[in-house]
Amino acid sequence: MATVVLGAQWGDEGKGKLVADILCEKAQLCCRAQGGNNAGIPHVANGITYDFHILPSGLVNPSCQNLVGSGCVVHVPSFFKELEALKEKGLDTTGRIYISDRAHVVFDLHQLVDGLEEVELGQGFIGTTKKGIGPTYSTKMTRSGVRMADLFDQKGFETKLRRLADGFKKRFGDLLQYDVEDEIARYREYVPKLQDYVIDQVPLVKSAKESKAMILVEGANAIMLDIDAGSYPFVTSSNTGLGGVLTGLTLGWRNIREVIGVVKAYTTRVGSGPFPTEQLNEVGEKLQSIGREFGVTTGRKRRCGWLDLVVIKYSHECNDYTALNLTKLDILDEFEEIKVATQYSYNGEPLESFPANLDILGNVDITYETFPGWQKPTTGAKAFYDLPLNARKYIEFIEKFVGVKIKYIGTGPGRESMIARP
Ligand code: 2SA
Ligand code: GDP
Ligand code: MG
Repeated sequence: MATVVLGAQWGDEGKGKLVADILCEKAQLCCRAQGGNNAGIPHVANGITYDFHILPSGLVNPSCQNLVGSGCVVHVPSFFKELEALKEKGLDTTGRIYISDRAHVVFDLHQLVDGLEEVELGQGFIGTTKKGIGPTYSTKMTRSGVRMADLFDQKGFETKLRRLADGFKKRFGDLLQYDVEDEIARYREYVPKLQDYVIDQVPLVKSAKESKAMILVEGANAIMLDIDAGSYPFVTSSNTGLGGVLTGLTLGWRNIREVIGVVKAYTTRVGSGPFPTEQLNEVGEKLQSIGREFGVTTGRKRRCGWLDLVVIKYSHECNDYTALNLTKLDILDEFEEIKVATQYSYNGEPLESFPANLDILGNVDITYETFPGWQKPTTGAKAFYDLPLNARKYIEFIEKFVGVKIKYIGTGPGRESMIARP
């Protein structure tokens, strides 16, 4: 049976910790279903920091197999680089990592186009990670992309890549500084090495299902960055919610037992786009510095603000969580006062849900509930009742408001700093 872990906000909720430290111990197969190396999932084990981008965090468990599923997009040089970095840190990944033959290839061409499209957008730029994610999903949708399986038909693949390059050359002219023959030559070296990794995911997932193995699905990015549900166009280009799990793996809905939404105790966002509870003031700066909110892939400072329960409720409507993991509660330890958004209104009228229209979203009035801080450390609490009373009240309010149990509470970066509630 599968447990699915999904980001419930704009990403970087701390999904990696739940996956790698807690759930992975019992998992036999850990899968990514969508996204590429735009994700940044750091993990600390035995004093060593590992940065996962395209690779599933399940690699930290030596007995766990790992799959980059068919809904993902893979930049092959970055895949090998990430594997090499893990190896250098002493993590043996041999025979434990596979890529679906249906996953699409992110070429350097796509990465260059990502940058050019951002320039084209002028002030309306998305703030992408420039990892080629959007252009690769675009060529997937226009049916001109190259899948991992296609790489093994050398002539066919070369023709497809040349055709793609021609198309982009027509669009961008000399702005596109790219030599298709150079990239093709590099792939002549990668392709033989890929033989060990590229598989048909169907038998692998099927055998895990049949042997009743614990399957873990690690969501990347988060629901508010979902191409359909998110704050479009300021989103990534995949389905980052439960929908993407069903289309990006051959898991089947019957095998999903748990869908855990990961919610940071406040909100962050990298890149452009609406962020109603953003605090462009001392509060935001304090959250950013205490929370060490920097992009793991790009190093960008993350925008910070109060927890937004309008977002979390909407997120729950999209993903139907069976439980929540509240993370980084400890970052709020020093705050005198903590706010939580509970309602948006527009022109004096309360809105029923998170609006699609960005003009409305940019002009909503927000109702906040204010809580007194606890001003005591939460790190080290072993059980819910070890937490300060005001922290418990904060947690219980969120739980009641969203209507989903907070099963895990993160109180520090360490493995031991996670309260699991029965
Ligand atoms: P893209 O590159 O096309 O997916 O960017 C589109 C939008 O999606 C956002 N995005 C992210 N937001 C949060 N975390 C992400 N991963 C990295 C991290 C980000 C980083 O873990 O910190 O290092 O900057 C991630 N990936 C994509 C992105 O900011 C755009 O708003
Ligand atoms: P992800 O992409 O969802 O994994 O999130 P990030 O990219 O922001 O990584 C999460 C970071 O927060 C990692 O460095 C974790 O070690 C750290 N972290 C996770 N949970 C907690 C927590 O409860 N408290 C603190 N202080 N740090 C945490
Ligand atoms: Mg991240």
